[in-house]
Amino acid sequence: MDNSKTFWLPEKASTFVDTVDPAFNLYLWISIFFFGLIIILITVFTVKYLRRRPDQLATAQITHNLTLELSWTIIPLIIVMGLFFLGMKGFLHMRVAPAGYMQVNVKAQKWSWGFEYPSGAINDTLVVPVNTPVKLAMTSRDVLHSFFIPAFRTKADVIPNRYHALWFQATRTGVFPVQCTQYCGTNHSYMLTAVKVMEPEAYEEWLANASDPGKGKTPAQFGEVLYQKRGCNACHSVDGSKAVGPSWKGLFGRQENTSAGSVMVDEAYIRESMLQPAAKVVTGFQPVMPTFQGVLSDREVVAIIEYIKTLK
Ligand code: HEC
Ligand SMILES: [Cu+2]
Repeated sequence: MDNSKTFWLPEKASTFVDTVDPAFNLYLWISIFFFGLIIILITVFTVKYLRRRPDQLATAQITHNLTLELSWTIIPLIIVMGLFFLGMKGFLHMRVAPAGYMQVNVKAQKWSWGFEYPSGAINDTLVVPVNTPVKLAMTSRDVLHSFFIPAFRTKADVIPNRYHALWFQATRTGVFPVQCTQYCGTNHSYMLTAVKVMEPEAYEEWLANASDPGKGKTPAQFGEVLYQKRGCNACHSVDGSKAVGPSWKGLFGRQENTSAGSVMVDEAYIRESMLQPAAKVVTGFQPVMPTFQGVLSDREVVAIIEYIKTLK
């Protein structure tokens, strides 16, 4: 099978391609056919029935034409019923995950994606084995987002306070882009990640390592991993550049102006900033940081603090 993208559709990498692409192409060509037909008829009739002389009479009034009326009712009915069954076949396939799927929990927040595996692994890209049904249980920590994998031809809204499922089965290995397709605020267009599809052995190996991200690392090194995996990098730089949030460079030990007055940045302040970001809002920034209460474990909080201390 040719998996490359076409003029109309992106590259192909899941079992949904078999139902979505033919339906899309059929709709497309039916639309192009009728568009052409209508334009041609408009042109032909305009020329043919043009009033050429002032004394030219209108044709006799035609009240109805049974053959014509039946055909413009029955032919479209057959076409739309055909499209309906074609669409329904694909839709049902997409709604129900086959037995034996593997589950990954997805947490969306402004403006990053987090993936959590039953083994405890967390990651900022979705890693899955090839030819295996994967079900995503998705929820949002703030506003409505939408999880879209163009190469898999699937997408679903990600809604706060409830779980929305989506499943797929990747048909080949590779890295495929994921986008948020619900406008969710300023950095919506940067809310990108990827699905990385691996051979099962490579996936098992990845999972074993990812399940214990702190293994063999000092707290500061673990903190650096978390900075990325927990999505802090979406809003905080470590090189001094200003982003949605203040940079972490030189943060530890400095005097910070906040909504609760001037404070000295120590362990307690950083911890509070993660768990209750609204308690002291840094002057010059919007209070948009989500709380990480219940997300970061104590060990992770300590690791991030140790990492921030190293950013002089
Ligand atoms: C949506 C963007 C966003 C994300 C994601 C985010 N933050 Fe923030 N953060 C902010 C903003 C904005 C501020 C400044 C306003 C405030 O204090 O609430 C801030 C402030 C902070 C501060 C205080 C900084 C200072 O200069 O005093 C710390 C510490 C912090 N964040 C840690 C984190 C950690 C750790 C993570 C990841 C686990 C994280 N943030 C994720 C937006 C974000
Ligand atoms: Cu979004």
